Amino acid sequence: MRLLVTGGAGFIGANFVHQTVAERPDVQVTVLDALTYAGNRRSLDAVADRIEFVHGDVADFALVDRLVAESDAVVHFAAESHNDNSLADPTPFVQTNVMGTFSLLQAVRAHDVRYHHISTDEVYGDLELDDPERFTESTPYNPSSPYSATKASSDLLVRAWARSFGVRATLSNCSNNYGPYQHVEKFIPRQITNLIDGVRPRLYGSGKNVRDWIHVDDHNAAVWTILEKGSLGQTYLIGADGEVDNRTVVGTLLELFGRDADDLDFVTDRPGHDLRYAIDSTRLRTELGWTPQYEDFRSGLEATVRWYRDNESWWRAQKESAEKAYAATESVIG
Ligand code: NAD
Ligand code: TDX
Repeated sequence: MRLLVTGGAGFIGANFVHQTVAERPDVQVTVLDALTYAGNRRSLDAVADRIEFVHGDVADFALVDRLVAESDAVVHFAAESHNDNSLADPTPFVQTNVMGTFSLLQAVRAHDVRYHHISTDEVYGDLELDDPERFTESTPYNPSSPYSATKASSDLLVRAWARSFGVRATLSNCSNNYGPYQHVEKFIPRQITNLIDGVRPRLYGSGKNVRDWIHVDDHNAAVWTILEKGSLGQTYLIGADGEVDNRTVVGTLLELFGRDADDLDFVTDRPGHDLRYAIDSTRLRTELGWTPQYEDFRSGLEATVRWYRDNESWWRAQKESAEKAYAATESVIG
């Protein structure tokens, strides 16, 4: 099988490529990645001689058409992925997330290639802290940020191309991932690398916002399950029952670093900050038989801390510019 992986130099895509090369020797992987600030060639060093790497833009129609024509399937991870950046400048989000998906859809349609679309639970908006309901495949779309609005737009394009043109597509909407190779702008790596540097972790607003954490390897195993067993045209929600509030995540990290429980700063809240995400992944579990392997969040976090301690040369160069971007809008409120 010839598999085109877009965004394979990013966090989830790189982990997906590692998992695929390790577990599926029959799959020939081609990565298409623009190597934006979020992409890192070094994330693929360990598999460099087992894959083909193409440096290019998913919104480049001619390039995408050629690569898709040479593939049996596409998994589309490439995106602008950070909410805070989408508030500062939404332009690349519309370009990459909407136009990039459009370009891939036109190519898979032209060459009748199987397509899997990677998306997020953020397309559903947010939930109240005490809402007994969780997101399901039939929850109405209600995105809050420019990032989630562009992801929602791309999902709708995929659904339309599947229905109107018979494109052989599946979609997945996953909750918050953690694990190795995640950019230091994101919540968990930011706090881990702050703690390594002796800087206090920073919580937006009250710290009460809840995210539904899943280990990146569980997400990627689910993607393979859907590629192999999913029904065409169908959407699957991926989640591992991992709801934790941000304050508790920081509390666990402080404990792992042997620091005081209140050794943290509360900073300016994110505008439009979604309160809570929660996934009901019953369809994926009952229809396709997927179950998560990483059930203990604390030990998953501990392994992630170890990875950032052991791989400082991977993240160090990005830390200063990420913190500089935060400093432009963030101030300590408590
Ligand atoms: P990331 O920002 O770490 O990586 C994105 C990758 O895409 C980078 O390698 C970047 O260079 C590449 N890229 C960006 N624009 C491109 C373009 N125009 N052409 C080609 N490549 C381009 O993102 P991530 O966290 O790994 O997220 C991957 C996907 O998973 C995204 O679609 C995201 O919406 C989705 N997702 C992420 C999470 C999460 O918790 N991180 C959760 C659910 C869904
Ligand atoms: O320094 C911080 N302090 C803080 O309290 C940062 C960077 C974040 N936060 C909060 C905001 C969120 O409530 O932590 C939570 C997680 O923040 P992010 O890592 O920015 O993730 P989120 O906005 O939840 O979006 C993530 O999950 C869904 C990914 O970035 C998206 O790509 C994915 O679609």
